[in-house]
Amino acid sequence: ATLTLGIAQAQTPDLSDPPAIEGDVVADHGSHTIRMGIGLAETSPQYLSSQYFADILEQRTDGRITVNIFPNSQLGDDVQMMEMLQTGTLDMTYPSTSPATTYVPELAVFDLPFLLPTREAAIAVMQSDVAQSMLDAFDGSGIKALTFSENGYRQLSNSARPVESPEDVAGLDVRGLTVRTMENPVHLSIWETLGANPTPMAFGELFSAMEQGVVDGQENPWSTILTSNFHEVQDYGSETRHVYTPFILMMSERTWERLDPEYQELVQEAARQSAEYEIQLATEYDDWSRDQLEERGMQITRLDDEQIAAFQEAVQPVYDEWGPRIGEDLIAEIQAIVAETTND
Ligand code: TK8
Repeated sequence: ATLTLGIAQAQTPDLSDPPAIEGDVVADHGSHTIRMGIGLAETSPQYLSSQYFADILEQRTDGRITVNIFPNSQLGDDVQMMEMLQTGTLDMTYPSTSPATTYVPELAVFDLPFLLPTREAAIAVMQSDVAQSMLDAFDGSGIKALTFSENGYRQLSNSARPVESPEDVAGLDVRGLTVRTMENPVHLSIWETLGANPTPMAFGELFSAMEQGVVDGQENPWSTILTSNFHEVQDYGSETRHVYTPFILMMSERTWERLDPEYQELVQEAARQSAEYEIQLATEYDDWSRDQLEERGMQITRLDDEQIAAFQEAVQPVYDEWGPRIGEDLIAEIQAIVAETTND
């Protein structure tokens, strides 16, 4: 037997309990078992809020709707699971917006670096009419997009060296970092612009790619870095906050169409409630996860405003390249929502 020494480490921060489930049991419209595949681990806000989504449906249908959640990309990655929704071989999934831009190109606005400076601004954007129209734009694709929630501010981690400037990413006398990106061209452009060697890859393959040295690093919110145990293979973290990516909770249109309208309404309501809870959990996780990673031996570099500005300036070409393609009007609309939150 292995003798474990040291202090037991908490698996999660002090998390808010899910809000009490309110509302009557709806009429009997038959029984449904829903399979949901997600990318992240059982300790993640994504999983915990999905569990809450399942609880709401189960309670309000007196157990007629059950949702079974399959975590850790065990059913596939974001791209594959969206395709499974289209063919009807999977009922639900919870991808990042970035790989979903193949369905709704406007979602790429979320991939623009340093667009959403605060969580408050990000939430206002996700709750806006323009964001709702992006969800509606999935209609007819085989995917019913139910709600946005938070993946979060993305931070760089790597196994090669501390990073506090774009020059550290590019490497002056050494080679640029090999950074895994999501399967999304704007992210590719960000890391190319910074002088890295970006490699798009499915999230489920990332841990072993880092373990085997296929890539030096990756970028994800602190909570994902922690709950996916990336600190076991990544010595350095930098608080870059370069992109805020949402998640989208989605259902196969085939599954959606099999549900009675009253069940559909309930699913939509449960999705919104669980998204609100997810954002709360993600918020509670964020700084706590960074501190936990530090305690577990990751060397974390905090960047001051000037250092962040250096990154922001370095990625300006990404706006020049992608602004016209994503749509300057759309970007301006998002920036106006952001400005409203910072003014009051
Ligand atoms: C989880 C993914 C993931 C995302 C990524 O399925 O791929 O880096 O941030 O967390 O959506």
